Amino acid sequence: MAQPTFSKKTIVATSKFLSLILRHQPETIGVTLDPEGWLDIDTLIRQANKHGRELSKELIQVVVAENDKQRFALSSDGLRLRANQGHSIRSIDLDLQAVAPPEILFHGTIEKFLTSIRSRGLLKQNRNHVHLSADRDTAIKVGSRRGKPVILEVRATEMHRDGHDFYRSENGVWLTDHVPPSYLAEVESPHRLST
Ligand code: HQG
Repeated sequence: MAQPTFSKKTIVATSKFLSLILRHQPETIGVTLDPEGWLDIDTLIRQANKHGRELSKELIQVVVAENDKQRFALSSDGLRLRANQGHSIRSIDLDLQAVAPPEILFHGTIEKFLTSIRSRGLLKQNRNHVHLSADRDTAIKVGSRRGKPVILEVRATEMHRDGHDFYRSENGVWLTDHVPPSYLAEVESPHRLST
Protein backbone atom coordinates (compact mmCIF):
# COMPACT_ATOMS: atom_id res chain seq x y z
CA MET A 1 0.00 0.00 0.00
CA ALA A 2 1.30 3.47 -0.89
CA GLN A 3 2.42 5.70 2.00
CA PRO A 4 0.00 8.57 2.59
CA THR A 5 1.44 12.00 1.78
CA PHE A 6 0.82 15.04 3.93
CA SER A 7 0.87 18.69 2.94
CA LYS A 8 3.47 21.06 4.38
CA LYS A 9 0.59 22.89 6.08
CA THR A 10 -0.56 19.71 7.83
CA ILE A 11 2.99 18.89 8.92
CA VAL A 12 3.63 22.37 10.36
CA ALA A 13 0.24 22.50 12.10
CA THR A 14 0.83 19.05 13.60
CA SER A 15 4.33 20.05 14.76
CA LYS A 16 2.83 23.06 16.56
CA PHE A 17 0.13 20.88 18.08
CA LEU A 18 2.71 18.32 19.28
CA SER A 19 4.82 21.14 20.76
CA LEU A 20 1.80 22.34 22.71
CA ILE A 21 0.99 18.86 24.04
CA LEU A 22 4.55 17.60 24.64
CA ARG A 23 6.09 20.81 25.98
CA HIS A 24 3.41 22.92 27.57
CA GLN A 25 -0.18 21.76 28.01
CA PRO A 26 -0.82 18.01 27.73
CA GLU A 27 -4.02 18.57 29.70
CA THR A 28 -5.51 20.18 26.56
CA ILE A 29 -6.31 16.66 25.34
CA GLY A 30 -6.52 15.03 28.78
CA VAL A 31 -3.13 13.30 28.88
CA THR A 32 -0.14 13.46 31.22
CA LEU A 33 3.52 13.00 30.34
CA ASP A 34 5.81 10.70 32.28
CA PRO A 35 8.54 12.36 34.42
CA GLU A 36 10.97 12.39 31.47
CA GLY A 37 8.42 13.87 29.11
CA TRP A 38 7.36 10.74 27.23
CA LEU A 39 3.82 10.05 26.03
CA ASP A 40 2.49 6.74 24.73
CA ILE A 41 1.72 7.22 21.03
CA ASP A 42 -1.53 5.22 21.00
CA THR A 43 -2.82 7.34 23.89
CA LEU A 44 -1.72 10.51 22.11
CA ILE A 45 -3.55 9.53 18.90
CA ARG A 46 -6.69 8.41 20.71
CA GLN A 47 -6.94 11.54 22.83
CA ALA A 48 -6.07 13.88 19.96
CA ASN A 49 -8.76 12.34 17.77
CA LYS A 50 -11.23 12.55 20.64
CA HIS A 51 -10.54 16.29 20.80
CA GLY A 52 -11.10 16.80 17.09
CA ARG A 53 -7.46 16.71 15.97
CA GLU A 54 -6.65 14.26 13.19
CA LEU A 55 -3.52 12.33 14.04
CA SER A 56 -2.10 8.98 12.97
CA LYS A 57 1.11 6.99 13.37
CA GLU A 58 2.06 7.81 9.78
CA LEU A 59 1.59 11.54 10.32
CA ILE A 60 3.62 11.45 13.55
CA GLN A 61 6.44 9.60 11.79
CA VAL A 62 6.54 12.20 9.02
CA VAL A 63 6.52 15.10 11.49
CA VAL A 64 9.34 13.53 13.54
CA ALA A 65 11.44 12.81 10.46
CA GLU A 66 10.90 16.09 8.63
CA ASN A 67 10.93 18.52 11.52
CA ASP A 68 13.37 21.32 10.70
CA LYS A 69 14.83 21.33 14.19
CA GLN A 70 14.31 17.67 15.10
CA ARG A 71 12.05 18.84 17.91
CA PHE A 72 10.65 15.37 18.66
CA ALA A 73 12.10 11.96 19.44
CA LEU A 74 10.58 8.49 19.30
CA SER A 75 11.58 6.05 22.04
CA SER A 76 13.82 3.18 20.95
CA ASP A 77 10.84 0.77 20.95
CA GLY A 78 8.87 3.24 18.83
CA LEU A 79 5.98 3.31 21.29
CA ARG A 80 6.48 6.73 22.89
CA LEU A 81 7.15 10.28 21.77
CA ARG A 82 8.65 13.29 23.52
CA ALA A 83 9.91 16.79 22.75
CA ASN A 84 13.70 17.09 22.79
CA GLN A 85 13.69 20.49 24.54
CA GLY A 86 11.64 23.63 25.08
CA HIS A 87 9.38 22.43 27.90
CA SER A 88 7.59 24.77 30.26
CA ILE A 89 6.17 22.01 32.49
CA ARG A 90 8.35 22.34 35.58
CA SER A 91 8.12 18.70 36.66
CA ILE A 92 9.62 17.36 33.42
CA ASP A 93 13.24 16.30 33.75
CA LEU A 94 14.72 15.05 30.47
CA ASP A 95 17.45 13.27 32.45
CA LEU A 96 20.21 14.73 30.29
CA GLN A 97 23.82 14.24 31.34
CA ALA A 98 25.76 17.39 32.15
CA VAL A 99 28.53 17.91 29.57
CA ALA A 100 31.35 20.39 29.04
CA PRO A 101 30.25 23.15 26.65
CA PRO A 102 32.31 24.80 23.90
CA GLU A 103 34.23 27.96 24.81
CA ILE A 104 31.50 30.27 23.55
CA LEU A 105 27.76 29.75 23.12
CA PHE A 106 25.26 32.19 21.59
CA HIS A 107 21.85 33.53 22.52
CA GLY A 108 19.57 35.54 20.25
CA THR A 109 17.30 38.13 21.77
CA ILE A 110 16.03 41.64 21.04
CA GLU A 111 17.01 45.14 22.13
CA LYS A 112 14.12 45.75 24.52
CA PHE A 113 15.17 42.86 26.79
CA LEU A 114 18.76 44.07 27.11
CA THR A 115 18.38 46.36 30.11
CA SER A 116 16.90 43.54 32.13
CA ILE A 117 19.39 40.97 30.77
CA ARG A 118 22.31 43.27 31.66
CA SER A 119 21.18 43.43 35.27
CA ARG A 120 19.72 39.94 35.81
CA GLY A 121 21.49 37.82 33.21
CA LEU A 122 19.68 35.31 30.99
CA LEU A 123 16.68 33.84 32.76
CA LYS A 124 14.78 30.76 31.66
CA GLN A 125 11.48 32.62 31.87
CA ASN A 126 8.62 30.19 31.16
CA ARG A 127 10.83 27.36 29.96
CA ASN A 128 12.83 24.88 32.01
CA HIS A 129 16.22 26.11 30.75
CA VAL A 130 17.92 29.03 29.09
CA HIS A 131 18.38 28.01 25.44
CA LEU A 132 21.75 28.60 23.76
CA SER A 133 23.29 27.57 20.45
CA ALA A 134 26.77 26.61 19.35
CA ASP A 135 26.51 28.76 16.24
CA ARG A 136 25.69 32.38 15.68
CA ASP A 137 23.28 31.81 12.79
CA THR A 138 20.91 29.82 14.96
CA ALA A 139 20.95 32.59 17.55
CA ILE A 140 20.14 35.11 14.82
CA LYS A 141 17.14 33.03 13.78
CA VAL A 142 15.95 32.64 17.38
CA GLY A 143 16.20 36.40 17.99
CA SER A 144 14.51 37.16 14.66
CA ARG A 145 11.31 35.49 15.86
CA ARG A 146 10.73 38.60 17.97
CA GLY A 147 12.19 41.42 15.87
CA LYS A 148 15.61 42.75 15.00
CA PRO A 149 17.98 40.24 16.62
CA VAL A 150 20.69 41.09 19.10
CA ILE A 151 23.28 38.39 19.66
CA LEU A 152 24.85 37.68 23.03
CA GLU A 153 27.97 35.62 23.53
CA VAL A 154 28.13 33.43 26.61
CA ARG A 155 31.58 32.52 27.99
CA ALA A 156 30.45 28.97 28.54
CA THR A 157 33.73 27.25 29.40
CA GLU A 158 34.38 29.85 32.07
CA MET A 159 30.88 29.39 33.48
CA HIS A 160 31.38 25.64 33.47
CA ARG A 161 34.71 26.00 35.30
CA ASP A 162 32.87 28.09 37.88
CA GLY A 163 30.45 25.25 38.54
CA HIS A 164 27.49 25.88 36.22
CA ASP A 165 26.04 22.78 34.55
CA PHE A 166 25.38 22.58 30.81
CA TYR A 167 23.32 20.07 28.88
CA ARG A 168 22.98 19.36 25.19
CA SER A 169 19.56 18.22 24.03
CA GLU A 170 19.14 15.39 21.54
CA ASN A 171 18.67 17.98 18.78
CA GLY A 172 21.78 19.99 19.64
CA VAL A 173 20.36 22.86 21.71
CA TRP A 174 22.57 23.88 24.64
CA LEU A 175 20.73 24.29 27.94
CA THR A 176 21.63 25.79 31.27
CA ASP A 177 19.82 27.15 34.28
CA HIS A 178 20.84 30.79 34.33
CA VAL A 179 23.56 32.89 32.74
CA PRO A 180 24.74 35.60 35.15
CA PRO A 181 25.48 38.93 33.44
CA SER A 182 29.22 38.68 34.12
CA TYR A 183 29.56 35.89 31.50
CA LEU A 184 27.73 37.78 28.76
CA ALA A 185 29.02 39.98 25.98
CA GLU A 186 26.90 41.80 23.43
CA VAL A 187 27.91 41.21 19.85
CA GLU A 188 27.25 43.82 17.20
CA SER A 189 23.65 43.40 15.97
CA PRO A 190 23.59 41.35 12.80
CA HIS A 191 21.28 42.07 9.91
CA ARG A 192 17.92 40.47 10.17
CA LEU A 193 17.78 37.10 8.45
CA SER A 194 14.70 36.04 6.57
CA THR A 195 13.46 32.78 8.01
C1 HQG B 1 14.46 36.66 27.02
C2 HQG B 1 12.57 28.11 19.96
C3 HQG B 1 14.27 39.97 29.85
C4 HQG B 1 15.20 35.78 26.05
C5 HQG B 1 13.85 28.81 19.65
C6 HQG B 1 14.06 35.37 25.12
C7 HQG B 1 14.78 28.37 20.75
C8 HQG B 1 14.98 37.96 29.07
C9 HQG B 1 12.86 35.30 26.03
C10 HQG B 1 13.84 28.10 21.88
C11 HQG B 1 15.81 37.78 30.19
C12 HQG B 1 12.48 33.89 26.42
C13 HQG B 1 14.00 29.08 22.99
C14 HQG B 1 15.83 38.81 31.16
C15 HQG B 1 16.04 36.06 28.92
N1 HQG B 1 15.04 39.88 30.96
N2 HQG B 1 14.20 39.03 28.90
N3 HQG B 1 16.61 38.76 32.24
N4 HQG B 1 16.46 36.60 30.07
N5 HQG B 1 15.15 36.87 28.30
O1 HQG B 1 11.04 31.53 23.78
O2 HQG B 1 15.67 31.48 23.78
O3 HQG B 1 11.02 26.67 17.68
O4 HQG B 1 11.54 31.02 26.22
O5 HQG B 1 16.22 36.50 25.38
O6 HQG B 1 14.32 28.50 18.36
O7 HQG B 1 13.83 32.85 22.62
O8 HQG B 1 10.18 26.42 20.01
O9 HQG B 1 13.42 31.44 24.69
O10 HQG B 1 13.85 36.32 24.12
O11 HQG B 1 15.52 27.24 20.46
O12 HQG B 1 11.65 24.66 18.99
O13 HQG B 1 13.24 35.99 27.24
O14 HQG B 1 12.53 28.17 21.33
O15 HQG B 1 12.59 26.78 19.57
O16 HQG B 1 11.87 33.32 25.29
O17 HQG B 1 13.82 30.40 22.49
P1 HQG B 1 11.88 31.77 25.00
P2 HQG B 1 14.25 31.64 23.37
P3 HQG B 1 11.29 26.08 19.02
